[in-house]
Amino acid sequence: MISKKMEKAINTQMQREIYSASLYLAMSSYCSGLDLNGFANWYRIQAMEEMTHAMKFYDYIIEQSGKAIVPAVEQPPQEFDSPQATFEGALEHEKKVTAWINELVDIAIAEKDHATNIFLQWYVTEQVEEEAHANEILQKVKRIGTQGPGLFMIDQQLAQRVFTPPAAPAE
Ligand code: OFO
Repeated sequence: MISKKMEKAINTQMQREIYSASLYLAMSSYCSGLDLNGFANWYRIQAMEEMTHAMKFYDYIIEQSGKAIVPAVEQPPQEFDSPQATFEGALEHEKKVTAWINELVDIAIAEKDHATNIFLQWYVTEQVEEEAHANEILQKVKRIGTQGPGLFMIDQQLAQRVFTPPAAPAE
């Protein structure tokens, strides 16, 4: 069992993860509109990953005999200034998510909720990767530029990304 406070905080984070999925799907759609199919692929897979983040929270609440609240999701922006701007936005968004995950850990620690603290460590590690990936691509886009061959090269690279569902926890 988890406390009502912890349950509410995890439900809020589940909602934010679903928003993350919507935001990245909107970025994917924007990139498709620019015929940047590799960029679009990268964001589409990112959106799918975000839904797995949300579902992990959902499953955890249920497993802990709580009530998972399925949220209405705020509409994300549909237009962006440039492909570079999408990665600037993605990095800023991931930094916010990291701060929210850290707040959840703070609540778990304050409540001496060791199980939730351990559960949250997956997200703590994941956020290091999430920020690193967004930043790596942003730096490449900035360095190579977003015109002609440079843009084509990055687009080709981002087209390689495939969706890998997170490993199921050991029984
Ligand atoms: Fe992008 O890590 Fe979840 O939100």
